[in-house]
Amino acid sequence: MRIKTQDLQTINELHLNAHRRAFARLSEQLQEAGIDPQSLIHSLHQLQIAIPSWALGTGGTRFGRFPIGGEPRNLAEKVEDVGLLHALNRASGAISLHIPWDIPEDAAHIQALASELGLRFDAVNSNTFQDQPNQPYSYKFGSLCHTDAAVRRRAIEHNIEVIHYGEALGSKCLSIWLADGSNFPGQRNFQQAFQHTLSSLQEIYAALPADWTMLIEYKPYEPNFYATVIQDWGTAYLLCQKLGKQAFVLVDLGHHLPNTNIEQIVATLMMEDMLGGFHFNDSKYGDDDLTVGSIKPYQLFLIFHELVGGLAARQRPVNTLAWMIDASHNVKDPLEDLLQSVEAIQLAFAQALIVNRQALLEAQQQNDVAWCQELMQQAFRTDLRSLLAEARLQAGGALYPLQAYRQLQIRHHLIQQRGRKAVATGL
Ligand SMILES: [Mn+2]
Repeated sequence: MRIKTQDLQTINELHLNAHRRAFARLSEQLQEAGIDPQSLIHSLHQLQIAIPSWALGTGGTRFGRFPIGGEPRNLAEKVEDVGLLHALNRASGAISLHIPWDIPEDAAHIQALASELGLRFDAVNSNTFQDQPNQPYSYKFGSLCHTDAAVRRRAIEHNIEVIHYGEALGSKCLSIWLADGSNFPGQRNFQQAFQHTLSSLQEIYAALPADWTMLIEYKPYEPNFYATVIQDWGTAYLLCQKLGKQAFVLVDLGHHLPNTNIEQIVATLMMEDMLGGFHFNDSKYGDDDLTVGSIKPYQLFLIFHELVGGLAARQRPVNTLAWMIDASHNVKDPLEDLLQSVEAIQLAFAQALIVNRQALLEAQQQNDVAWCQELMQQAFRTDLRSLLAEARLQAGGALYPLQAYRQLQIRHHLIQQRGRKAVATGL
């Protein structure tokens, strides 16, 4: 299904006057603080969040899965769903594929469909954390780190195949997350596991086209509960350093132990120009896959504060990082969940843009602790939702995407079109 511009305009009309009043009040407030609302809108338009192909269906837990109906049955329908999101929020102009869940059988057709919907292909993701049907080898005891060279060989070849799929779609980035590790003390030799992983990654790196980047993701635990080969940002950083200039660290918010200071990790990686991408989600305990900003919105703002500062210091445009959502929740309509996630990311980004950095620098220099906090929270507590709505309006999207999604009865139409039992591939 496609959203008709006329339908969107009709829905926007209902809220237009109230929006204009709210935005006028906010604009005045921002201008008094010396901030140009239009330049914020320009920055918001630059920030496009890639939607992962595995988040378009209802996620499952190890206990069960409760599909919502109308889920995309193939890659073309997944691209169409991302197109629906982008039509509503004008901020989801990219899709991140997971191989082998979403192998493009007809790359030219998929690429044409995506560009018709204003989408590009962001990072492609390999999968060596589960066995595929009829696979003559097993990743049960690891992939790139495996003790058996033949298993490592297959995992390397799989990653190189993923690069080729990505090339056919115009992607420029390979993202690697490994489930490799051990469940019990003594099960694996740490140094051997690291060395195997490094040499496997070196072979994949050698197959990387010159204009591509490789992103190395880390995670402290799960599915292995004693040790993960790439357990933290330091290990990912070490691997990237050994690999070369095209390798960067990817930070997934859910891949940290509780209360880790993620914004500080981001600051250090930005300082070293080693941050390549982001996986957004939210969590209370671990890798919970919850909607971005639903649990810890202040942390998200603090992370964006470092990202915005780091990008500005290096004069890098916002679109030079791979911004992706990595979540797959199991009780909401996945499309509604994604609309909320993108909005939370944009909000944190906009809040970070209005921090009075000059005043903060001076307060930090003078060790004026109370004023430092005041400046941060002043930005965080400014309600910028009407700015986001205005940015969407100017880009031809919906003032309020979630409401528009419901008013247009999109899920109902998708169920009619694809059936109640259609279940997307993924976790
Ligand atoms: Mn991730």
